[in-house]
Amino acid sequence: MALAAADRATVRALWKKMGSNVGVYATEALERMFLGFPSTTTYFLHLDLSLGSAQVKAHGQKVADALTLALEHLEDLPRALSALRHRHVRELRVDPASFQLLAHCLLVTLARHFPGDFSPTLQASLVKFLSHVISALASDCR
Ligand code: HNI
Repeated sequence: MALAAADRATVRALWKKMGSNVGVYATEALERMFLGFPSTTTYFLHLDLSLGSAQVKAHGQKVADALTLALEHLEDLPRALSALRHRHVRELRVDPASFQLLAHCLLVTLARHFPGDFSPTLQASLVKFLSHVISALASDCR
């Protein structure tokens, strides 16, 4: 089911506000995930995961760009994210539960940086957006 127009508008407004810093917030979310949920680090043993690591920052930018791309292709997320889905499900074999952990950490990060904007409505719209992304990215049943 597509994301409702109101949810899209809410998420797009926050994205606009983040401007060129989406990668900064995605990086913080990754750092929170690695520290808060250490089992997620097992996929990244080839990277330097210390706080402030340039490699995590570079990875955060990739995640951010994928989320921005998803926001631009909400009409057809399965197609827009099909290569990334293949990468995560077939090659990297990421546990689907891990995606919820990253989504959680993204929400915490955004709530921290945008406390005045982070209403229950914004949270709900973000949760729906991230759920759409995750179902296009983490499940191989399409
Ligand atoms: Ni994910 C690589 C986007 C969740 C583990 N990931 C990528 C890349 C993008 C990306 C973009 C780079 C493409 C490539 O390597 O071909 N990842 C996303 C997005 C989400 C997500 C948008 C969720 C919203 N990834 C996760 C989660 C895990 C994860 C939850 C594991 C806990 N991702 C990886 C790993 C790589 C990766 C591992 C390869 C990193 C590398 O350096 O090789």
